[in-house]
Amino acid sequence: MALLPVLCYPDPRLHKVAKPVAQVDARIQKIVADMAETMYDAPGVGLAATQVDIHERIVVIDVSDDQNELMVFINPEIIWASPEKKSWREGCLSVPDYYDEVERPSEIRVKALDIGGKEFELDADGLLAVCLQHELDHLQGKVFVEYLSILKRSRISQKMKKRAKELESQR
Ligand code: GNR
Ligand code: NI
Repeated sequence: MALLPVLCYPDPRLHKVAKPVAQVDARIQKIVADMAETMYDAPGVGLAATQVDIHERIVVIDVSDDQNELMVFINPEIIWASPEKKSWREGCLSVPDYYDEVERPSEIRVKALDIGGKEFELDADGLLAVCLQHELDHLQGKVFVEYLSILKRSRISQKMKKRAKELESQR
């Protein structure tokens, strides 16, 4: 297992569109294991492959209180979204120390492959629904700050660039 470096906004690689996984094999299972380790280490409730510079449709999520219920989604697709929406305060490992409200469908149904390559469907609400939509956006090259105003986004970009420079000078 290995910890993978997480890309930080406004890194242009966060805007790449992930390709579907052709076959769930040992290479994909190794990526999933490394992504889970990286997510738990952060700690975060989810991680999309895009965030670790792997542009394939792979997501790991754990919204359990004890962080012991790993969920794996390969080639995930949203096949239904509720007309009802809900606003949540979101954060992102690629936008450290910034949180803001995003409105999304409150319930969704997702279709994906599991770690064995078997197809499954899942109904999600609450934090799981928010997290799945946030991760599926990453796979499309979209970061949650893109739902915010241009003014907020440019402030976030400035803040992240300043932060990156400070981290650089500490080394
Ligand atoms: O750890 C995370 N927490 C979170 C909180 C509210 C909404 C979405 C998230 S996902 C985030 C981890 C992350 O960046 N995943 O891409
Ligand atoms: Ni994120």
